[in-house]
Amino acid sequence: MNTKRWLVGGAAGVMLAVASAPADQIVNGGFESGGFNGWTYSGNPASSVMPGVLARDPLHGGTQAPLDGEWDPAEGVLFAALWSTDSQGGGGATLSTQFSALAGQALEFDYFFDYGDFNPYFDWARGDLTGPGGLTALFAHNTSDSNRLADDANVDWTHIVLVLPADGVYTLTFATDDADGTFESILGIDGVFVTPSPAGAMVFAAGALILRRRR
Ligand SMILES: [Ca+2]
Ligand SMILES: [Ca+2]
Ligand SMILES: [Ca+2]
Repeated sequence: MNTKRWLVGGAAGVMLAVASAPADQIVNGGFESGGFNGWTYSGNPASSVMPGVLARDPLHGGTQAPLDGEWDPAEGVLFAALWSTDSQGGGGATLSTQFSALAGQALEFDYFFDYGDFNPYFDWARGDLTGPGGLTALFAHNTSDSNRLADDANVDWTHIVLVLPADGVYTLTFATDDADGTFESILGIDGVFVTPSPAGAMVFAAGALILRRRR
């Protein structure tokens, strides 16, 4: 497994005390229940919790992740597949949950984005966290000129770790939408957990420590 990591963001490096490990604070974060319980879902009825789905690579499948042509779970046996298409029943998809956490704990999850559209159409996907410190963008694709994907491109399962900056209530939202009314895209989500701060991780005063790992 490739374990490349990137450090994104962060202000002055101030070490904070790491909170003690809590019980799991996100209900059904791995979607192993087989449904969206613990989450609020709205949008396309094609979205579901599933064991796998064929990649949307009608033209460019050979060189894009997943190399076997099917998205499999990043954690356990099921993951959330959020669909963005009119051809499957209409519109985009939004999945959100709320949780409480302590400063120094980490939000972790995996996502993929299978862009099934092409330029200049731009089905988009994003993950955002709002909390005591405001809004943190966790990932974004096709939301601006700086994060445009190539036609039909796939962003492989990517692991995100965000060390939370403050005690409080957080709202985590994943969303995707369809730009053109056809050529569906899929946003995959799995393994959403609040964990003790990563061993040895330096907690930044601004709370903007994000580690990413391509699987
Ligand atoms: Ca899972
Ligand atoms: Ca694709
Ligand atoms: Ca589309």
